[in-house]
Amino acid sequence: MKFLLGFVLGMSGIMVASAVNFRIDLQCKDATGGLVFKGGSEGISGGKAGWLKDKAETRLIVLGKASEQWQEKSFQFVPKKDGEVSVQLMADPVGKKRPFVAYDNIRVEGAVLANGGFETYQPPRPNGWWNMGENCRVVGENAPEGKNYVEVSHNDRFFQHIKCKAGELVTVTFLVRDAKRETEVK
Ligand SMILES: [Ca+2]
Repeated sequence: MKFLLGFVLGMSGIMVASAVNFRIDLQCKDATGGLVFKGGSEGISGGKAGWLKDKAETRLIVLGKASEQWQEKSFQFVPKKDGEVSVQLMADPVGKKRPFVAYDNIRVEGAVLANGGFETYQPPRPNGWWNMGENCRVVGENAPEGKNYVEVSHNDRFFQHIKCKAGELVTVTFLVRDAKRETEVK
């Protein structure tokens, strides 16, 4: 019985740990570029893309919790070189599950981002944004800002390229919440 109780408590611990994380990847177009994380709201982390090996610094992975309510979060980074950086709105995968998170009102200081509120939209994507995958979507009601917001996951993303300058701090501020839906990969 003691073993069983320990197992049940262990399972509940795992469930708490698997709360949905938003994820924003920033990828330098220039393979010799680099991005340095400069901190963010409470609980937000920024890490290099280890799988890119000697180009790990060209991709910054920003992670944090997405709660059931809309919350404003922000983070900052500094590019080492002038160049384009893609801003990829995603959610972090959990095993085979691909949870979705919702974003709205993306604001960027230190670079120019278009249509961060997703208010202009020509299906299948908001103006100024590109999509990867077919299950990311624009939702046209109950947005926290304006009329539209977006839902994305690891495999279904919206992304946009911004022009960054070497040494110039870029601040990204946004609204995010758990979208409470998911897909599963085989
Ligand atoms: Ca909006």
